[in-house]
Amino acid sequence: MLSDNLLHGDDDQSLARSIRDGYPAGGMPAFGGALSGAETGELVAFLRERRVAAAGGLVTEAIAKMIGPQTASLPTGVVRTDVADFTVETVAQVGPAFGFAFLPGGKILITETGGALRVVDKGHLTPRAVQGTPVPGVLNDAFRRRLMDVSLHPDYRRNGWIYLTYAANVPPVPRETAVTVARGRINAGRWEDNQVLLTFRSELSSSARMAWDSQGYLYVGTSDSINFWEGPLDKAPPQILADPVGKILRLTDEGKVPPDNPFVDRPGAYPYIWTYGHRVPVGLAFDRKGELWETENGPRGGDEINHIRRGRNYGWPVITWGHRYDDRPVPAHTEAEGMEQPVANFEPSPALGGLAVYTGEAFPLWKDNLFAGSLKRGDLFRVVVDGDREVLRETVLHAIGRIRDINTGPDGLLYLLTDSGSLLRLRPAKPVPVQAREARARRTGEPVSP
Ligand SMILES: [Ca+2]
Repeated sequence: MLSDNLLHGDDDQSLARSIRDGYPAGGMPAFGGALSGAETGELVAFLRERRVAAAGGLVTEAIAKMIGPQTASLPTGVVRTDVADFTVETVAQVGPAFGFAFLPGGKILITETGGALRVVDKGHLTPRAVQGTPVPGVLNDAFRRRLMDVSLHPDYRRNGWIYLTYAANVPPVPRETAVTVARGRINAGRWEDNQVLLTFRSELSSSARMAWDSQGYLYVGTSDSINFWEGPLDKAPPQILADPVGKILRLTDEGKVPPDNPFVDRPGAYPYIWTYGHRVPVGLAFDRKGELWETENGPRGGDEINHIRRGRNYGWPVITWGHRYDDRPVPAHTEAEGMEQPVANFEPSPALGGLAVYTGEAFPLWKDNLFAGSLKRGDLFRVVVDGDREVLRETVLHAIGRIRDINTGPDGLLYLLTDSGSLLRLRPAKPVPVQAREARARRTGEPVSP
């Protein structure tokens, strides 16, 4: 069943059905009597993983997500989109990567999932990685990720703190990961003053994205896709406040609990929780008004952009616009009292990746727009929201690789990092004539910037 060319279909439902019912006439027995629905789902996920491994790829996203190409060709000429034309250039190429951050003075830090913290200095990759970073010795087998996100303290210029998230297996529990938030300083190419701030359990290591608010609090996403959960959905870990998985956490820069976190007075609650009911928060970004936005991977459809507000419940797995990865007929509840609706819902699922709010000057008509990457399709989406309503969605790039992280650069250009370690930059092409801009603005309903 590892072939791409199966007689009875190779989507998840068909695979599950083939395993459950078999095709006795063709010599394949039915395993429905021996395997539970969840075990069948697990087997489907396993087949997906093996297919990727057989193709020589990395297993880097939630099991059972169909995996897109690891590498892709970049557009060579000018890319023309609704309100901006640009070229795509490669800034640096490193190994499989997860996150990046800009240092003052032109340097860029990139985390390689294998554990190396790389430095790009004025467009050139420094051959030697930062020495002495606190990456775990135990490799997380399922995702092969050790090092995850990197982020600078908002007051980095004064205090030099750099924050890392990294993951390790928790033996002997398979599929379980501990994610650690640590900080340190880089001095002459070495990681120094390391402090472990917080370690929490997390399902696999596909989240651990960091973002800072204007008060200097740090937010970290934790995931739980509950592929193997057998109990009632409203008792699943993302809905349970005692459990750190399926949450967005909020901590002080020293790893302490902020006194105004929403559940600090709730007996038994994990006090770092800011919001709950998340599946896989893959991207986190604040806009210039201080509002927090999140990209979240749903199960087979139901990828979301959420507006993150203190103490709210984002529904997973009680409500979702997607489907679980097994053959059980789970009722598709899409809304419920007390649970938040996504601002944007993506169907079919592109497997959303990183998220940024564009804050630069190079693309005036993109200012304050959300940019969400896609893992499976390699697309870059521009999303405009008005309050909590999505008013525009444009695909500005297609099939350029799995877009894991996005940031506005200090030069005002938009930077993308792919899973395969390409750091890319979008640069405006020759300015579009004013008349053409106005015509496009009329078409798209967007204001023309001065
Ligand atoms: Ca949700």
